Amino acid sequence: MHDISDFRSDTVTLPTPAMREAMARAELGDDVLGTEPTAIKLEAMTADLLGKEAGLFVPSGTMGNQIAIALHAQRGQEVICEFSAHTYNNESGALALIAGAQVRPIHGSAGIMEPSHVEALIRPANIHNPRTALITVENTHNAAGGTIVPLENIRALGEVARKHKLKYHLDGARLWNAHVATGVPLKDLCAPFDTVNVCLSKGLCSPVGSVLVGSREEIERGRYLRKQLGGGMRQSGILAACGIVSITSMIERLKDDHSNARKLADGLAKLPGVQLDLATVQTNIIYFSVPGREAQFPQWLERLKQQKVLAMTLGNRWRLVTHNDVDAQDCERALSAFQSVLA
Ligand code: TLP
Repeated sequence: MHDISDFRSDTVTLPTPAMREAMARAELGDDVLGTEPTAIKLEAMTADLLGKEAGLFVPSGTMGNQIAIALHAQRGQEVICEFSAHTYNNESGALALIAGAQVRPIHGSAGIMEPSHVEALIRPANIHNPRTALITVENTHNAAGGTIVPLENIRALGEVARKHKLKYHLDGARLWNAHVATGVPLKDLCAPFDTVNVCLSKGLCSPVGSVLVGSREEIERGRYLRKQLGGGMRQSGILAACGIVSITSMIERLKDDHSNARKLADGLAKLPGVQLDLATVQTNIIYFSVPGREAQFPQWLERLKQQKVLAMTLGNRWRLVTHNDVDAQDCERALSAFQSVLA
């Protein structure tokens, strides 16, 4: 058990001892000058792992997604995504600000968009219409509960994109979780997409960083955009060294996060007044509501904190995320803390 049991997000994970060592030993250069050996190595390794030609190390998932969207959609064009997608709801309006595009959201089921519904939203060529440019998918889908978008759905949406000559981007902040939960190879999960962004700083414990992968041409254009956004990072190898540890040794252990989340969710679902759809607990994220008691949530957050448990409320839902820095005992502590506040 840890001093504080922090379930607010898997972004709170601290770098592992192996990462601190890798940082100390990292060979460094200058990323903007194109001579950062460790960043170059991380980019190539990630691209290879995901089956794409090239990679770009960026400071955050938000920057990776937004560079991809700006590569694919021009000002005034339209992006189709799921209604509660992170790119649309949680990136501070960057899509409108940076790409200058607009969103055509579609309600999915557990984060999964129905291909025929997506196809119906594609705008016909007409002087009055915006041009549809891009479809984005999120896997796992955060706001739907860390749910997995199945391979058949990814492929079917890819067919729609290809048929209508649209670009296709994956927000794969937690693609690793989908991969270990299903056993589907990462390359298969990425193959239909033009670009994929993956995060190193969530379940994989790096302190900072994401990698955007795609074709060589797209990634070179992305590198220019990253510089325009102030994302040229100089001795970024100090961070990329952690990223290499993430992708070489931290993926399989995500299975532990999934089993911890499952056990914790089973316990929480039994508490009085809790509404928790266990079918959505497929990876490391748990959402639940306690209808009618929302006014007490701020007070509950305080009481949980007194019991050394940190959680998050998002609107009228609670969110708990398991990760490398919470173990089975932290989960037991969280369950009994919720038991006591709900009593
Ligand atoms: N998500 C954060 C919050 O912004 C909600 C979290 O704690 O889960 N895509 C997805 C699916 C994400 O969940 C996140 C982060 C991002 C992109 C953005 O990554 P960062 O925070 O590195 O910009």
